[in-house]
Amino acid sequence: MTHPEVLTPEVFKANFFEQGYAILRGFVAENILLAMEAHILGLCDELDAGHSLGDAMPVFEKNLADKMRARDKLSKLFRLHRDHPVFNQFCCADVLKPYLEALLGKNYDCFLSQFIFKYPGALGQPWHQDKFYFNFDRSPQIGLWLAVTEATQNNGPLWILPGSHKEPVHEVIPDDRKNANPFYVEIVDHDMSDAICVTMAPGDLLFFHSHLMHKSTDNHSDTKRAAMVYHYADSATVDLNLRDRGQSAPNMDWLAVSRNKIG
Ligand SMILES: O=C(O)CCC(=O)C(=O)O
Repeated sequence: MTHPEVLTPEVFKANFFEQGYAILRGFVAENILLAMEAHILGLCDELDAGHSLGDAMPVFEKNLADKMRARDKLSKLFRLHRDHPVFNQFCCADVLKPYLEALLGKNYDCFLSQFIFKYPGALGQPWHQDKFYFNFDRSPQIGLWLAVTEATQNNGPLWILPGSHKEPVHEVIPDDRKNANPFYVEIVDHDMSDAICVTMAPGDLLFFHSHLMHKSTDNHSDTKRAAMVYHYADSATVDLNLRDRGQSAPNMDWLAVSRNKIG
């Protein structure tokens, strides 16, 4: 990884809790981004060859269902942070520690990872708070959204509503657009007029609070947008699905990343 822009963990933390997000610009070197994308394309080819991806869990873009190759229709690929070295190394990288510790303390886990391709014509994800999907006993969890390609105004960038992390989790309605991913939902009871578009260069890293309202728009460009997303939680978090039903949500995988003592 390259040196991040100068933002001390203290300033970073203050920004984060004031606005619900903070961005480290130019944080990840190109060779890592290329290795991540190449690994995903390789996994897609494994799928086409009829091989198992182990724990990794693909979701395909419904409006690209007519494409033959997995690499041409992949939307999201979950559960990458344990078994896939390029993603595990990033997940556990020392250079992330000062920032994650500032937000979560010294003991934290990664419980979710996904690589997202957004091909030309792919739909965005409507306004939501990630905590809606996280059936846990506490907040916040911290999302890291790494721009693998650039995210521009018209290729389906994230939009966020600064300050909305101070809101409780809002009611949602299902996303009933034709070809929307099945788990998409939408917040419709909040004013989003102060939202901002987060344009990013490859290697920029956005940290965001699990109550922050955000969405992504459709890809109106002729090139794909790609991102790698991780979610972290305090290691004392109780996953209520795990407690009550014996298993986490199928796309989750709790991995201990940082502990202040051995054992
Ligand atoms: O990258 C995207 O298109 C949407 C990502 C998102 O909203 C999320 O990970 O919660």
